[in-house]
Amino acid sequence: RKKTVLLDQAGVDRSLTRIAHEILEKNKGGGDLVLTGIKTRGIPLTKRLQGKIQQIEGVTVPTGELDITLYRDDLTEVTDDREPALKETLINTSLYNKKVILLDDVLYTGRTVRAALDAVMDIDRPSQIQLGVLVDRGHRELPIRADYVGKNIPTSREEVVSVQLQEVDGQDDVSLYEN
Ligand code: 3GP
Ligand code: 5GP
Ligand code: MG
Repeated sequence: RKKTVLLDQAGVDRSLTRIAHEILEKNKGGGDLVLTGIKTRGIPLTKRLQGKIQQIEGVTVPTGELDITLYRDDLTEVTDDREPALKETLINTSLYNKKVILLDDVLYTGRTVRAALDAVMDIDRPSQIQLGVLVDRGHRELPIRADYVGKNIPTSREEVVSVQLQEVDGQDDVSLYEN
């Protein structure tokens, strides 16, 4: 189990500062945006970006939370038929005609994001959905890509990207582990 540090605290912060600027540039400001974090570590990412956008532009963009978990359909006999599905939603703002920016720590097969897209569309009709991730580790199994990427990290399927964030783990650190 060897470890390579990919982003330290300053690296994570710089990535998020850049992404905040990219979001504001692409959307010509923070109006009509809703930052929506996916489960555990996507949530602190929305809060940090909300803070940075506030600092840069002076607007407070609303945030929301989606809990997408690995769901097993117990009605089927298939043991390994697991797909990520919506567990819980906490979005106290209308998504109608808003630009929803989904945020997650790691993008891998794309199946979690697909479930998140479904969840958002079920709630309302946004004018647009965009995706931001701290790490894109490749291996997509669906035609999904991120609009904002902290760091592209080519990985093998056996490797694991550890993402630690202050709010959850007590420190900021992105590292690559190989068995
Ligand atoms: P997260 O809730 O912050 O996204 O899935 C639970 C946790 O396990 C995730 O935290 C994620 O960081 C970590 N994790 C590490 N490798 C994997 C993986 O290959 N798939 C999933 N779903 N989670 C992983
Ligand atoms: P996907 O659905 O794209 O296969 O996986 C994305 C989800 O699984 C993200 O929510 C992410 O947290 C988690 N995930 C997948 N691979 C990794 C990984 O290598 N490291 C971490 N930290 N999370 C991962
Ligand atoms: Mg995640």
